[in-house]
Amino acid sequence: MRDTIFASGAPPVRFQFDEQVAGVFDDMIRRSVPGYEYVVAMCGLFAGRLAQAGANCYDLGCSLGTTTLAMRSRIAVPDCRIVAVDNSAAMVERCRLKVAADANPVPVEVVEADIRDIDFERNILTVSNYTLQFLAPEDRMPLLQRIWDSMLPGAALILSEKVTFEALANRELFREIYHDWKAGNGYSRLEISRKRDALENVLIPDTIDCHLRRLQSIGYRQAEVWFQSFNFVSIVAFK
Ligand code: GEK
Repeated sequence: MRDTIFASGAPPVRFQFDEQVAGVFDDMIRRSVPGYEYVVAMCGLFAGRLAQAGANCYDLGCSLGTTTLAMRSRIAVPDCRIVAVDNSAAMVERCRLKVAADANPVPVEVVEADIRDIDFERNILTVSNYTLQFLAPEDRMPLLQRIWDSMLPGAALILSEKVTFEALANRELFREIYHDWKAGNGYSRLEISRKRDALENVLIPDTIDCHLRRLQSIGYRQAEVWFQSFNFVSIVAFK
């Protein structure tokens, strides 16, 4: 289904992960997040390397389960479980169908919950692809601390986010190039600006420096940006 949510009529004033968004989400995220498919595929490779028998991998803000299925396709050890979490009922319902339709035997539990409320245990890999950005800024550090507390030695966190920049010139240039990229993907300038307005105060980006310093202050090691396309990055950090 093609995403035309912001194309005509009275578009949503405040962006929400509701039935309408879940119905077009595959198309929306591929045309809205540069490098999405690459980052998801690489999360599969991280999972393949890090998975351990008896451990858990987490997919925070799993949406339709695309990252979960990429991780699942690469896990080759027995008894390594993926816990996929999202607080949108519309996403979770579709995610469960996709997971059930995938024949891979790696166990996956799809949980409808707020990622701030779940218990992490025997955590070998946490992937948060474009989700932390939707939490209130003051809730980000406590969640990352709880993830850290649950991580097994050698465990990793992959944190993919939209980011902002201290330097105004870069912030504006990168945003404009990002909007040009979206226009090239078939979104009109009106759709792009309406969606931007709807995401105001819903998606609150941090700078790369803020992410790295927060992770380091908790104790995460070797925090590195391993992917970047203008204002979209993915960071990996280890225990
Ligand atoms: C993918 N990772 O395709 N608790 C649980 N879920 C949440 C919360 C929360 N507090 N806040 C937001 N979400 C996915 C893409 S989309 C990114 C992630 C985007 C969920 C929300 O319901 C949505 O499904 C997801 O986080 C963010 O690899 O749309 O830009």
